Amino acid sequence: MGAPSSSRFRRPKAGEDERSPNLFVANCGPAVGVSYEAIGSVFSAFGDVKGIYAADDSGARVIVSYFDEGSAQAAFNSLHSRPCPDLANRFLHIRYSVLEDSPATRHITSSVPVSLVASELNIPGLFLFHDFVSAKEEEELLAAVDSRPWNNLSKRRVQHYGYEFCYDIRNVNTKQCLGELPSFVSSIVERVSSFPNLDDSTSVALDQLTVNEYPPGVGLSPHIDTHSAFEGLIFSLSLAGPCIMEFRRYLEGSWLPNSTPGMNMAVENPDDYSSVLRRAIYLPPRSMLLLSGEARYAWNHYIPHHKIDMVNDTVIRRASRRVSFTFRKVLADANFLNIVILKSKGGWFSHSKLHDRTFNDMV
Ligand SMILES: O=C(O)CCC(=O)C(=O)O
Repeated sequence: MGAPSSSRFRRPKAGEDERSPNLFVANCGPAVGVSYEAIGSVFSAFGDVKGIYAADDSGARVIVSYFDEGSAQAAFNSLHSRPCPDLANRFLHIRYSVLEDSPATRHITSSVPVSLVASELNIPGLFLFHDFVSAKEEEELLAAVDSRPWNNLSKRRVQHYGYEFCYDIRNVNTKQCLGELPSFVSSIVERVSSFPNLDDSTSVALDQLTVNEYPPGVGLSPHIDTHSAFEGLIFSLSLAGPCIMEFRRYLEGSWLPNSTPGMNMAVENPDDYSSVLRRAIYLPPRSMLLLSGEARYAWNHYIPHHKIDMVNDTVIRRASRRVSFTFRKVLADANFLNIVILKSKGGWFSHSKLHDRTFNDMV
């Protein structure tokens, strides 16, 4: 199992969504007296480390790669731009780093069979509701956001309501509320809150909305929504055009540190998908996706950067745009408590009585 070449990692471009499980750490490495073992020990306090790679041949810059973005964010927030007592008090300079999609990755991505219903994916906590809104409601929702200002990221446009999501720190500023969610989504929020069998009604007091507009060929890097920013349920409404969404789960124990002193701890090659479970689902316009429990916390979700998706034997061209409305509940204080509780109960909760169906069957 080889390490990815350092040239595969790059700095996020200006305005690009920075969310990434990879950190570039400067002033850190064997050339400045810091072993990979010591780096592994410090960074694994924030989550499972997938590998540590030399960022270049200086010996003083490394890439620390986690399985999830939340861990990278926690490490960034605690260690960036301050002396690290466990690494000889060296000042660490950290930024996010993006792993480029390779042709091999793209090939593998296209080979995942795509399901039309969530129940086939066997991911607890994942639900898809077809026809959640009518064509008329879809038109009205699109008109509402199109009459408001968009913020341009490098490849897509976004709007935030309730709280601004800051892509650089991968978190919301809970002290700065932008106001209530706009009235044009009231009926959607109400409908979501009336889902049968949601265990905890407080979890659906949704107060943050991100609207994403994707042109054809633009997707979203694999990520798990920041644990410390949002509570357990995430709802995402697809409008205007379809896409496929892929889910990836890294198998436990696939990271085995190399204990040889002075050796690189990198043991996982991101192009080696043998340690990753992968599933994909087709999201048609007007459908609502619900991520909860294991689907929300243990699986990365990812929208491939494709203009054309293969849905089994059918070629589906991305529309001139896809607009998604993602609803979340912001946590008042950054913490990981809810995840610990879910895990300590002996597994991930799931809303087992929910199934794939049209929303009108449910109310
Ligand atoms: O576009 C979507 O459906 C998903 C959006 C998403 O995952 C996000 O904004 O974090």
